[in-house]
Amino acid sequence: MTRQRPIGWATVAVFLTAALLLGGSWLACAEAPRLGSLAGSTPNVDDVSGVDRVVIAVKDNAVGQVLNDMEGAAGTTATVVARVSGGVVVEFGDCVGPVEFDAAVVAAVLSDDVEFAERDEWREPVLAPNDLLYSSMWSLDSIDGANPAEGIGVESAWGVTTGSSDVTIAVIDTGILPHPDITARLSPGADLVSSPSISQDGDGRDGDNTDEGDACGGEPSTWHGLHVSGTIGAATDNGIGIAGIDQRAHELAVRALGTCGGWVSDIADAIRWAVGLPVPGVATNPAPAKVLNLSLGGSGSCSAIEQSAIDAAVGAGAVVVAAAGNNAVDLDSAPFSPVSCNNVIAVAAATRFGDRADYSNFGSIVDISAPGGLKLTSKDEEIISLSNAGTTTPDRSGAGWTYSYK
Ligand SMILES: [Ca+2]
Ligand SMILES: [Ca+2]
Ligand SMILES: [Ca+2]
Repeated sequence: MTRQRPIGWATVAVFLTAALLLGGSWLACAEAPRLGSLAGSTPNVDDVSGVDRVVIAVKDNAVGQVLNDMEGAAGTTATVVARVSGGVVVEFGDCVGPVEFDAAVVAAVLSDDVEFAERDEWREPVLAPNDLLYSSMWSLDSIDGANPAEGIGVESAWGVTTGSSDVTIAVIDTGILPHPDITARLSPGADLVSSPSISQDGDGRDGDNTDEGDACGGEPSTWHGLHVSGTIGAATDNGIGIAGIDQRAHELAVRALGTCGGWVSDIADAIRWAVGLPVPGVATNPAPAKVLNLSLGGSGSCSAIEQSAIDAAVGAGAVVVAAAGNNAVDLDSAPFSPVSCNNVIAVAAATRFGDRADYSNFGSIVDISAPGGLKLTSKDEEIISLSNAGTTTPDRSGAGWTYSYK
């Protein structure tokens, strides 16, 4: 077996989550609210966005005739509900189907007094969270607009979706520690580290995913699982700390790495466990994940046990995301796994300026890049996320709680 080490962050898991959630359905015509029916209520977005409206650039003295023409085409009344610059907004008295709607728009456009007529489209606000350290999170978005290459454009993505509580994202890593910016997001995880020689908790697999540390060779523990979990899903808009990319999904911390790293055999079972498949030594996961993040790896080709587990996870309906690794090598000639396995989305690291990070692996198997920072310069170039000194209570810091750059 090959030992696997955690890797500085690289996760696009949430974008995948977002993509899986797109394509929301329009209301059936009969369900769409009619004129005035929402007054005094507190509707949700589907209620208000389901109304068919036409915005028409029309001369004032032609409005009456245009409405008559539209009513004839739509087979129902057409009423001006708003006056806007250059024209009016019209709603229909009864539910109209797509054929009638289009016919009414055409009827309006046929008038010499109409410049254009079109569906009044729906838009939603792009959210800017209030988390204190958000302005330091260049990895999420261009902070001052001066460098559009930085960040993943998360505010635009949040305009499409902020995630879904129906989705669970598994972070297969060193485990997790308490932190007020994430604890509420977590589903119960598990500890798949089978070897007491690296588990640091005195035994093999168990249901307690506490990160017992991965200190190695005189280097302190990385608490990497907490860092990665925070990047994906730290509580957003809660007034403290950082913002996570996903604001709604559940997170599942699956411990597979201990002292200095972990075994592929444990990682493979962590993959299986995360998606709800039975594995020895721990109870089956009752909350299967749809996205698996593996910011870990080691040199060498994909092993059979890794590939088998990944294929099983994909077969169970999950998406598997793996870091390209930080050895600055061409993966086409120097494989690194699990990113070199089939059926994974391979993520390389980019700098704040959109370039390949000098430490990132590269090659034709890389599917996408994500912010990883440029570690040789300054903290301003690195990724800020959650940290904890390794105790059951996080240390306080000037910003409120402990956060770290990696
Ligand atoms: Ca244990
Ligand atoms: Ca444990
Ligand atoms: Ca926060």
